[in-house]
Amino acid sequence: VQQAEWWRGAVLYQVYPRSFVDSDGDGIGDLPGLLERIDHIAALGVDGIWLCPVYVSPQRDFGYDVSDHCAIDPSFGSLADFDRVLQAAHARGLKVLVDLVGGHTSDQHPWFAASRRSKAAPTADWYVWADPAPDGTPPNNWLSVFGGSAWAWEPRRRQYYLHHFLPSQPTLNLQNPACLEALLDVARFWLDRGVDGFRLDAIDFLTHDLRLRSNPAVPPPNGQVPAKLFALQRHDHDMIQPASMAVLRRIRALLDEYPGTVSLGEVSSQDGAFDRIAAYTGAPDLLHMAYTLRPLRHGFDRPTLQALLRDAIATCSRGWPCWSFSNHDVERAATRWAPGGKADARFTRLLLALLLSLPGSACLYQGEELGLPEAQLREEEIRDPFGITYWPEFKGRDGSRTPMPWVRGAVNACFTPDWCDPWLPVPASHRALAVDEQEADPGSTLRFTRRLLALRKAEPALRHGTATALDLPAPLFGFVRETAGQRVTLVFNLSDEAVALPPGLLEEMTGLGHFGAPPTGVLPAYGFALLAPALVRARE
Ligand code: TEU
Repeated sequence: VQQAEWWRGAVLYQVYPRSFVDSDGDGIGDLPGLLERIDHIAALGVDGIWLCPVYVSPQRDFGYDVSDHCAIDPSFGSLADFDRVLQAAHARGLKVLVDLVGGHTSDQHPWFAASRRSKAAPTADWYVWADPAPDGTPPNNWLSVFGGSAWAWEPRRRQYYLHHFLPSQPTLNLQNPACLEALLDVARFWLDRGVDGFRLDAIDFLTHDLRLRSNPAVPPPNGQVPAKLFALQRHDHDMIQPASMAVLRRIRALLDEYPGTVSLGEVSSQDGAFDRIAAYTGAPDLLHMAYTLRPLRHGFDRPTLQALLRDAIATCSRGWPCWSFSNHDVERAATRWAPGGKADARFTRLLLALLLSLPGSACLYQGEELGLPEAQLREEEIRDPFGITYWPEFKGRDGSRTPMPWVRGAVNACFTPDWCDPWLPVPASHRALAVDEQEADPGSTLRFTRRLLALRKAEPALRHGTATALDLPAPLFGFVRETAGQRVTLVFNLSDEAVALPPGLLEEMTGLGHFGAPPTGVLPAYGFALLAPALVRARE
């Protein structure tokens, strides 16, 4: 694999900067804080960082509502701080991908401020404006991901504007050439600063039907929360439009001017998500890789895993997937998928072993290396507007966004100085899993994650080998990764009881180094075995 293809099989550590480290005591994590702890990331052995938005923003959606794309929000620091983070990352061999939120801006962005003021403004058509229906209601039935109509009224233009997310996140009209050029200029700004690429936000929403046709009728409300209706509706016209491909091709063409830079698209969990990953990444003039929230929405059982592996194998042959089990939008996997919804260290490690051995690239979300469970917050602690509006049906996304616990005994676990209040509380359940505690314990999940990442580095088959399903009796699940004569075998015990390994595998174990399984050939509850030549080499 050439240097330029570093992203194939790479692992990116997702930093949600607001909750990483707060250096100045305003309760909000920042870039100098990230710099202080960057060695934690480097020591993991990942290939790079995906940094969530740090641009100027009113923070209604915590940075996904950008009001100035080319400056850093003061709560996060300055451009000089950003440059220092970039330099420190590069000095440690870490790539840095930043978020490119191309589908919408904040309503505080000067482009929108002008656009909403007058139909004669230079940016008048940079957003999606439409006249009301004859009865004054919105132009069609499109819904916002966060609930309710996707249209908001602007009295000055006497028109509605489209917002797929919050009303304070007006949708950009990327089918307007000048608007697309402006977005490309933003991308150029960060590429010139030296970033290694972009995570592209919500690419299923980049363009829409220009005729603004309604989606097929939504089932009647019968007590459904509006946010649920979005999930129930078909999205024939507001999402996943062919026109988005032209936008992505322009972004790719720009990236190709900066060798070694990459794109990671975020694909929604609508049906067909893996086919879309293949479509978005299946040609050299499109994206490099994409991840989907789809597997995040399902339970964790053998049939689901078998289907996931099939999807992974098929997607790798047509494009390039990146795996993400946890992120800032969903309940942490350690809780979401745990048997009975109760996080269990053995199960959490099985998840990590799976995440880091599926064919493709992978994202590791901050705290996942510690095995953090989802934080259980009280209503008054919720800050996510989605959670505030729809509590208790939806509790919002804050349970996966609480501060990183660095030091068990410190008042705020050293996320923020003792004397100040963090923007979200440090959950009591996270203290025992704090970084200092796990550093000191050779048997910890953190140390386990490092060993696993070291193995992935040492074992070419795990990074870019093919994958083949193994036909194993329940409750076992497994597959083989293979490249240039090197073979890695993975077997997972999905049950809470010990299971003996089939004889064939036992023979393999005697010839190979193993990771995870005890030498007895029995996999303990939620145990796994990873049989790899690199483990033999390490021992020699
Ligand atoms: O998420 C896009 C996405 O599809 C989300 O709607 C997700 O389904 C949602 O959070 C439901 O829980 C991206 C960002 O990751 C997210 O944080 C932003 O809020 C969103 O875009 C809008 O920019």
